[in-house]
Amino acid sequence: MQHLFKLDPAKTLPDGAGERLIRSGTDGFIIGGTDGLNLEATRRLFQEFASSHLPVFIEVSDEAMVIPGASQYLIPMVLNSTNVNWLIGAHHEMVKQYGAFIPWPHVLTEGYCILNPDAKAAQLSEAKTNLTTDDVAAYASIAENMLQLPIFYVEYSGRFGNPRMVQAAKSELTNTKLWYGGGIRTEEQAREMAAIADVIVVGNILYEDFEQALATVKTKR
Ligand code: 1GP
Repeated sequence: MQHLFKLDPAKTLPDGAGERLIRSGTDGFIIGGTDGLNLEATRRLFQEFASSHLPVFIEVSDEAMVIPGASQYLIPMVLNSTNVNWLIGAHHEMVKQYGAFIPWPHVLTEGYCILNPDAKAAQLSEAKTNLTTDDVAAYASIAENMLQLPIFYVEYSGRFGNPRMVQAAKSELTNTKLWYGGGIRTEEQAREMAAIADVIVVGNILYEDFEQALATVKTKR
């Protein structure tokens, strides 16, 4: 898996986009968002893509993302958050309330490192974003060696990131997969990050320039 589109239930895709995305050559979809989320919109979006042969990951960052039947659920832990709620607090509440219903074999935990201070997710999670490459490497090492997470996610949502930061994370990772997302708008940018990260995630551009978004798939190795 090398390329994923991130679909936001709070936003509207152009007509006919679903079919074209399914046939685009991407490896799958993440359904995720930060605000304006509601259960009905999430369910509708999931149903549209669930019938495809591709995996649909639901990123559970809010109760409005808790819908049954997905092939995989992604649970973010914001490793560079300064608010314990985003690291473990909300997770504790969720497991306490819904523990018996959580399909654990279908759950993947993502260790997020959010680096764009203007991203909504950074603000919401009160992430410490002014990090050095050594800081990012240390978070990646924690994900790999201490927490043994399946995914370390370098997140620049809304802005194209610094490849040196992504490389710093990559250098620490063996078993943990490196996902990169943020500001990919061109084929060239997609190629640059795809050369470092295991998986690139393309989001916003889907809602701004759909054809450009499709072009990012061409960079698959
Ligand atoms: C957002 O990492 C993804 O969570 C993708 O970022 O929306 O900026 O492409 P963009």
